[in-house]
Amino acid sequence: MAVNSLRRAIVIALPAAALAQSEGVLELHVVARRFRFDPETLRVRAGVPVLLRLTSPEVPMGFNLPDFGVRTDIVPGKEAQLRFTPQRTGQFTFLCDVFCGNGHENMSGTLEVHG
Ligand SMILES: [Cu+2]
Repeated sequence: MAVNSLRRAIVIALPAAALAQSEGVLELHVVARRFRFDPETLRVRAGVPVLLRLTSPEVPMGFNLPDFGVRTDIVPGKEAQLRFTPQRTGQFTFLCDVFCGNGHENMSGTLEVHG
């Protein structure tokens, strides 16, 4: 719990100007539904900054990518943003970490980082 709080504080500490920059940033839209992410596979490149724009049409969700130390809550009616730069190649699991009903436990996806 303490680790999650720390991660949230780091994400919030990002300056607003950093989120507004779009040049050289890969923007991906992800919709969190019961009980899957759409899309379930995100393909990015190592070293290229990623801006995830996350929405949930139904109920509060979470997006947690533990291998990169980023997570956020996704509140219906409000876009959540996550910015990070993957430096390692491979496949990494992201998951919903806010209980959203029966099926929540299967709500995950894959970040593919290519070289
Ligand atoms: Cu969930």
